Amino acid sequence: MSQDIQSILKRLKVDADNKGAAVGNKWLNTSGEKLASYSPVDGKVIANVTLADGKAYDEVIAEAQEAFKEWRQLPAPQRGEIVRQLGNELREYKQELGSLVSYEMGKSLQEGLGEVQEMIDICDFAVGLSRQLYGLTMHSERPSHRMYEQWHPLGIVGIISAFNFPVAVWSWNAALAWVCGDVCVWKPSEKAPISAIACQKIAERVFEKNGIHPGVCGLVIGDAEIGKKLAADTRVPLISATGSTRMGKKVGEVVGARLGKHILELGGNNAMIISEHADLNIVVPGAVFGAVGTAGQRCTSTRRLIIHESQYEEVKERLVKAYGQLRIGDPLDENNHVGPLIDTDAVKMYQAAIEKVKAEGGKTVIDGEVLTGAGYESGCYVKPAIFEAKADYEIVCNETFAPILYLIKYSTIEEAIEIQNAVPQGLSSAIMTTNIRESELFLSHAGSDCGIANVNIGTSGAEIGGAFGGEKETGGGRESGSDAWKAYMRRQTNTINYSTELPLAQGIKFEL
Ligand code: UN1
Repeated sequence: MSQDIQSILKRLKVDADNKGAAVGNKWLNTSGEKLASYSPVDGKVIANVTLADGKAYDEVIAEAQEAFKEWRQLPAPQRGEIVRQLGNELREYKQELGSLVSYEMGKSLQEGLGEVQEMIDICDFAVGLSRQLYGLTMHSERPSHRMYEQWHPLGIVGIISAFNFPVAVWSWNAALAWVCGDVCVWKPSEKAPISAIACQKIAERVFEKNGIHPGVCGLVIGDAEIGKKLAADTRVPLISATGSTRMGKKVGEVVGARLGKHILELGGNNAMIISEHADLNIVVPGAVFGAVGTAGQRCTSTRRLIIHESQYEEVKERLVKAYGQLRIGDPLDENNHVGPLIDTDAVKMYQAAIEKVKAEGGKTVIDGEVLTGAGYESGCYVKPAIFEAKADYEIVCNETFAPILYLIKYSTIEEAIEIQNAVPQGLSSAIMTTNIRESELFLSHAGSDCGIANVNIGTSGAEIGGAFGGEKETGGGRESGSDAWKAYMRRQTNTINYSTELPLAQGIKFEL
């Protein structure tokens, strides 16, 4: 890969040493720590970044404020046209960007390419949306009055993204924010900064070509201090943060203290209920992909299987067989199913979770192991593991970002739903059943309490067209499709009087 990666970086216009702050195509001087991005695939350095300092951060924000004054004046469909061009540019660089994402983050090449596809798709979605930022009209209670609502842009949107979807999450936010008339400042994960630099290089050309103020598209790669600054900054009306619940609680507190708006998309602890009426031929691939895909590092990864007692042994047996066929190794090699974890810290968390489930009484079905030897030199490759567990184990109620799957037995559908809901997180959920009563119950108000509830498909791999996010400790925010755009705008209610009288609302008389 090291040879290839050089030509990929060159085509993406990423240097060996990069600055960690940009305003469009203007890269700012930064004096922060020098960060090397290591690939979990082979442990090699991809490129370096000099992190943003407070001064560079302030410059990005100041430029964004200026840019907003111009950008909001551009009609929304014209903003959509620029996002359309961005989608085309992403099509042009899909192969390179997808490969870089795969190499820097460790997901399979197919998933890296799939992630860039999600970026292209959200651009297309946003283009259509740019002509559909609809508000309602209301009937006024007063004669010769008209009431309607308008959606106006907010200003600067601060986007904090995680390592596991290092490029798509930015685009879900930015493409919508831009057509809505907002400007964006992106703080990507320090664990995948080179993919972010590549995105900035792609986007900056589009803005430049169209003569758009560069401040529309800002980037700050910095440490937790910069993150705190962004969350606390009253010049940034909306913070959209994706990542761990621990991070989200901190961001939510800081943004909440200044009564700013936030979209939080945090941890998941996603379960699949496998009913006595399930079609096991689709259960097994759905469960295995959900649990081991992206090495269990999606917020939608399947962590718990809640299995009907009548199917339990059969499902367990089939899982063991399927896991036996998994090929773990270089994610850029399309023969492999499972790549590495993001770094050795993640490996330690995987090991700690395995120790914990055993200590709590969990029974090993497939034990975990950190792989060593040829091809595993980075120290980030682990074996996907399965444990039989009780629903209320502390570790089972926690999200571990690794391929660890817990099997839990149930006897009634009500019990299964109760188990599914009895965790602090509420992102994604699934039921595998051919019984309509069960699936409707699962989807009803008395069913899954998650933001995403699926029937006969797994918990991961949501499409961009729906609103993405979840409840409880997942943070409550929604990104991407449906009417998630409304969170990027402010609603204004307008009442217009076209009569010669001044009637007051509620029939109040006020005579002078
Ligand atoms: C995430 O893990 O942060 O549903 C997002 C999915 C992807 C998005 C995951 N489309 O798995």
